Amino acid sequence: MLITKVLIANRGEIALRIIRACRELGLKTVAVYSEADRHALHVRFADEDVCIGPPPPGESYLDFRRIIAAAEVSNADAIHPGYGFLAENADFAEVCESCGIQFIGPTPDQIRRMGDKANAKKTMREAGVPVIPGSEGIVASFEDAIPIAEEVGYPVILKAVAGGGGKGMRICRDRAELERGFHICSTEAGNAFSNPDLYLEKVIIDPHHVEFQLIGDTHGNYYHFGERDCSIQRRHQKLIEETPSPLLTDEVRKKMGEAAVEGARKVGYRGVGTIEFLVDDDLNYYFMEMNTRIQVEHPITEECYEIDLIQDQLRVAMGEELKYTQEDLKPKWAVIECRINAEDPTKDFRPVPGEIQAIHVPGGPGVRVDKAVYAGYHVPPYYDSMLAKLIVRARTREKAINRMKYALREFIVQGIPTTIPFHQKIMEHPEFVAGNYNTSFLEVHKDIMGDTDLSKVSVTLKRSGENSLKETKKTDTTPREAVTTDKE
Ligand code: MV4
Repeated sequence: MLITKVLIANRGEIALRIIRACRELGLKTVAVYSEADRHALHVRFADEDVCIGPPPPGESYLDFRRIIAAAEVSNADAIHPGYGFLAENADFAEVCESCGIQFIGPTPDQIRRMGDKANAKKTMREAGVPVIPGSEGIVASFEDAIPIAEEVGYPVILKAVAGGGGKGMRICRDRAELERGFHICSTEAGNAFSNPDLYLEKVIIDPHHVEFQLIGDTHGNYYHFGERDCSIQRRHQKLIEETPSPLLTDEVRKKMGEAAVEGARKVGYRGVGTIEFLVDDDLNYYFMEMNTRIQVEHPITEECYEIDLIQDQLRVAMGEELKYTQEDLKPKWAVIECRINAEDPTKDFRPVPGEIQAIHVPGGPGVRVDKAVYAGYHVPPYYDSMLAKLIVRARTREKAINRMKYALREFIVQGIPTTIPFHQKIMEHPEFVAGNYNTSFLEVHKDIMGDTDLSKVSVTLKRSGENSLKETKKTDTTPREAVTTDKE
C-alpha cells in the first residue's frame, strides 16, 4: 500500500483538487489528457502528463487500456478516478488491482454491490437503515408487481436495478399504468444498461434529497461528516448544495448519521462514500442509493467540518488509520455551493461551449472557488459544462446566503453565458431564504429560470480588466450536445 505517484484519471477542477491534495501529502502526480485538453490546467500543474487520445471520452478518459498504459509508462502506483468517468466502474477497479496498481476508492466488490440498486437496498435494510417501502429485491413480472403496489399504495415507482441518478425510472399511478409501465421500463433498462431487472417502491411525494458523507479506513473505523441538502436540482443535475440542511433537527441528523455509519460498517466500506436519503416533510428518511466515489459537492462538507476529504481518501488508500472520534466531528459553519455552469438558463440550460474571454473570481473571507478554467480558455463541447464551484461559508445560514449574493455579483465570466444570474435569483427567493424547499422547487418556481435577462443582472469585465457595468455581450456560439460522461 506504499504510494509515491498517483495518476489522476480525470480532468477539470477535480483533477486539480486531487493534484493539490497529493502535493500536500508529498505524492507525485501524473495527469492524463485528451487532445481537447492539451491546454488544461491539470496538465500544467501535474508533475508529469500523458496524452491518452482523441476528445471523445470513450477514446480517452473512459478507455481502460489507455489509462492503464499511461500508469505503466509513468510508473504510477495508484490511480485516483475522481468522479464520473471510471469512478464507479467495478471492472476498472478490478483491472487496476490485477495490474498491481492501487485503485483509490472502495473494493471492486463494494462498488458492484452498491451499483446494483436493489442489492444495495437489501444490504442497507439488513444494516438497520430505513428503506423506501416496496419490493424486496427485483420484481420478476407485472403480475408479481401488483400485490406489492397494492400493499404500499399507489403511486409507485419502477426503478432499474442498474439505473441510478434518475435514469431508468417510471412512475405508475394505478394498475393499468403499472402494467404498461412495467414492460416499457424493463425494455428501456435492458437497452440502456443491458440489464432489464426492476424493483418497485412507493413514491415519496416532493421529497428532500439529503445525503451523508461517510469514510471508512482499513482498520475498522467508520465516520460520517454530516449531511448535504441537494434538493435544488434540475433534471437530476444538482445546482445548489448546502450544509447543514435547513430541514433536519439535531435529533434526526444524529439518527441518520448513525444509520449511514452502520450501513458503511455492514459492507466494511473502504474510502469516502455517500449515502443518499429521501426525506419527507415529516422528517421520515429512507435510504435511496449509495455513491461509492468522491462527489462534486464534497467541498461544502470540507468547509463545514474543516477537513480534507481527498487527503483522507489518499491516507486510507495508503493504509493509514483515521484518528477521528465521531463526537469531535461537529459542523462548524453554514456552507453553500453554487455550480457555475457554461449553460444558458434562458434557453433551457443548454450547454454553451466557447471561449472565456475574461474572468474574475470572487474572494475574501469564507469564499472558496474550485475551478480549472482561465481567461482565454476554450470550454470544449465534449465534457461536462461545469466551469466552477463557488463555495461560501459563514457562521449562520443567513450570513452565508448574504455572502453568496455578494460573491456571485463579483463573479464575472465574459464570452459565454453561465448560471450565475440564475443563482442570484435563487439567493433572493423568499422560499429559499426561508429554507422552504424540496426537490420540486425548480418545477414549482419555473418562473425563476425562464425569463432571466442576463443583461439586467450581470456585471461584465472589460478586456482591459477595468470593471464596468455594461450589457452582457451576445456571443455567437453554436451549441452542440455535449457527450457527457463525467457528470454525476
Ligand atoms: C424516488 C422519488 C420518490 N419516491 N423514489 C431521482 C433520482 C434517483 N436517484 C431517484 N429519484 C427519485 N426517487 C421514490 N420512491 C423521487 C426521486 C426524485 C428525486 C430524488 C432526489 C433528488 C431529486 C429528485 C427529482 C425527482 C425525483
